[in-house]
Amino acid sequence: MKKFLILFTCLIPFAGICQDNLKLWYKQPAKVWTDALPLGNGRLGAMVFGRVKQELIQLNEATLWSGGPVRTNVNPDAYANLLLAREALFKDEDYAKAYNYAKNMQGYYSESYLPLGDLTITQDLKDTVPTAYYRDLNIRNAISTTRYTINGVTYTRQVIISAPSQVIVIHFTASKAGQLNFKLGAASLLKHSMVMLPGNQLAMKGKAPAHADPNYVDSANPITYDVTGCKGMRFQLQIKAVSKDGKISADTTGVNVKNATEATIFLSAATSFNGFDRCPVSEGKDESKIAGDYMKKASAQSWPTLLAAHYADYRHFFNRVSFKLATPADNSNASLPTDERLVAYTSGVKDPDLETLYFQYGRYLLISSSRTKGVPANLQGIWNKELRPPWSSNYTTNINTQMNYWPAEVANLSEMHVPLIDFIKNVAVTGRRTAKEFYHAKGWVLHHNSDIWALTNPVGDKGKGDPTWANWTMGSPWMSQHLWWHYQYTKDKKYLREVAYPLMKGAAQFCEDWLVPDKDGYLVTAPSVSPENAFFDDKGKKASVSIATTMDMSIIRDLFANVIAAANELGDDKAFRDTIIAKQAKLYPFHIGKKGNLQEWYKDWEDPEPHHRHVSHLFGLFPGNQISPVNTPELTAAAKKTLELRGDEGTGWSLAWKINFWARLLDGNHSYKMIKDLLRATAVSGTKYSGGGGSYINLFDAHPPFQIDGNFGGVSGMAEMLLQSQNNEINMLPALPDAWATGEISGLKARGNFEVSMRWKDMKLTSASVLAVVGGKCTIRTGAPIKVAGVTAGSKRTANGYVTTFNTQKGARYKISSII
Ligand code: FUC
Repeated sequence: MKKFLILFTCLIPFAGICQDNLKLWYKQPAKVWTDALPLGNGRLGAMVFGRVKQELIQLNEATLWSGGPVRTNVNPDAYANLLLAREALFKDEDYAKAYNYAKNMQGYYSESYLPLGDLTITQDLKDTVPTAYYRDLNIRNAISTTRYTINGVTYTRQVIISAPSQVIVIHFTASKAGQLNFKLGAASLLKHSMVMLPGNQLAMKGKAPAHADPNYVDSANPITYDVTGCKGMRFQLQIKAVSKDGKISADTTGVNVKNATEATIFLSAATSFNGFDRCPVSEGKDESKIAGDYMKKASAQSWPTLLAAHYADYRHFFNRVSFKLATPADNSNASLPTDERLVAYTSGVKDPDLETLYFQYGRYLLISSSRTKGVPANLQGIWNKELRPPWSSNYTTNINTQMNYWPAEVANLSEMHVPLIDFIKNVAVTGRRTAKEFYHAKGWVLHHNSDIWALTNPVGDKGKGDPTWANWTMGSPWMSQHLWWHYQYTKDKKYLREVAYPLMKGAAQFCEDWLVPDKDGYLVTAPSVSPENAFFDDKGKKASVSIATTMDMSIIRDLFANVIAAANELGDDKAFRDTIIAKQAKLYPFHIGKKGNLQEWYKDWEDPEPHHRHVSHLFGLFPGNQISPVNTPELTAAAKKTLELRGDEGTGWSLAWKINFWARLLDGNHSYKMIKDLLRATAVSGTKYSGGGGSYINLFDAHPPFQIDGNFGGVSGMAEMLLQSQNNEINMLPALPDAWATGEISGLKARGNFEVSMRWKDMKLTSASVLAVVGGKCTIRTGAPIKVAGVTAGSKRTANGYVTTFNTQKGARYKISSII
């Protein structure tokens, strides 16, 4: 009884944070990078190791990439090869030939996201083995603490990355006066030099490489520098220590602090990046001035002042959502350090608090990695230690970049979606050139890789890439889904008219030109791939480049539906809308294969790898909404069969995608099974493509290696289990698993700009509230009839639960109670 009292007093009046236990904590320092704890303000990132004698804080700056603005017209042969590939596909059904022509259509690889450097704090300690040790990351306040006791002195280091002040701040204290003696040092894998600045400040001045080859490319000279041209931005890191009682000195080897009781360390960094289309050298920003200005302002403030501003800023976003689940009678797992807790959870111990922590951690990671204009979270968010990181730590747009942003709206972090939207504006500029130069097509195209320079060409170094990833062309229509979602959740018509619609229209114009008729008059894509899978053709030969994969057609169908809806919403552009309506009717349709599955390919071909991690042909189930149990039961059954044939195993993002799929199939228990798989402890550091997905002890998603998309896809999947809003209705608790029988969540967002809170007990919704941020019609689907306070409309029984529709007033909150 007491437990439920605690649980339920939280939600009144459905606002404010009540979730506790929002910490990752450990009894020992980080041994490896994925033990360290991530902090970020969306631009600056840090991985805090929590070491004793020599602390290591690995640093990142979101705009620090190799390379410079993209070159144009890099493959003048592309169009001729497109025509040849189409001839091979339509006339000869020769998939091997089409594959080779596709290779001839490639451009250059993307650039890489780079590490800024390492900060070391070397303490002058006689003993190095502490008698007490503790480190944590508190995600309610976005602060990391490391504490240890040596020779009777307790040392405490707290680290924040402030968004208001744009600096990293480390507050270091000793429990006995004058016991702090340490040296700050810095290193970087990039070319750099250390220089002194006035006031005992140290600066690292550096330059990024002109190019870094992807880690999967065998290369004799993978990192190159350009001394005179536009490739290779400048960067600067400034280091300063402030102490009331300590003595500070510095030279180019580091900053020394002697006999202090308390010291505050400031790190400020900036690059000369000045936009995707500007030379970062001659037209670059003054990184020295930017870093210097932030440093000057921040270091004049006290630790409590900096902390208060940081808390206020962070909590403004984080506190919007609270999520609690009833805990088992024996909830002792929740009090274990996070590494032990994860291992116990993996062995089957129940720990619902770990699941809600994981959900909130994903929200924390998005707030921490996605706040830089035009620079969305990349494959590793903003946390990368390597010069040649896995897959260049770039933007991989055949699933990964989009997955990063699946939770942005539903988890009430709409502002964090904006860096992606601004990035889409950039790729629409370069993508227009690529569409014209490569394919003689209108509109804009984006292939499967991009970078801070808004690269849009098919990668592969002109023929070295495998077309099954390099030649995937559906980036612009898929990205457009995010433009539309942002509108659906905000209902901001000005944004729709001025930003989203023109970009969506540009993607639709590309699709119009890219689609060609097949022999039956259907509009199809050719060449076409299903990332990154293959098939056995009619002759039993393994192939991957074909016609009209289900993913291509689903993405285009999604875009066309959204463009039509957007034009209707704006009451504008009728002629264009009508041409899209006409084309929509001719798109190659879904097919159900002989095994009862949703067909992945143009024909019902067999898979060489039936358990492949990509499940691209279910795009229409999620993130699309063309397949749903209510509207398309046959396709839904086929989608379910597909998932059963594919199996549950996968890399991190693949597991996360499957949480979302099963939620859309309304099978909460299967979604929950996938959550458990996503949260299983792993330490695999090498690359694994089949299986191996899970979580490291810092709860970073393991692809393996680390890739952040699974964290974000996991948050999205959990939200989809509790709330769906894709079909003009708010579906409350659509896929509740037995393991989450009793709980509450507040602050999720639904399309239509409704903020939703719900409370449920023994698998049944007991009460809810809907805040109508902008007003308008609201339709709610529930398992049992509901009553909406102050509203006369009753619930109508349907084949799939009850539907209640009522009009809302802008700003009003509607209280809902369950009738049963
Ligand atoms: C695609 C995926 C891989 C990985 C990489 C970043 O190539 O197939 O699994 O996620 O992107």
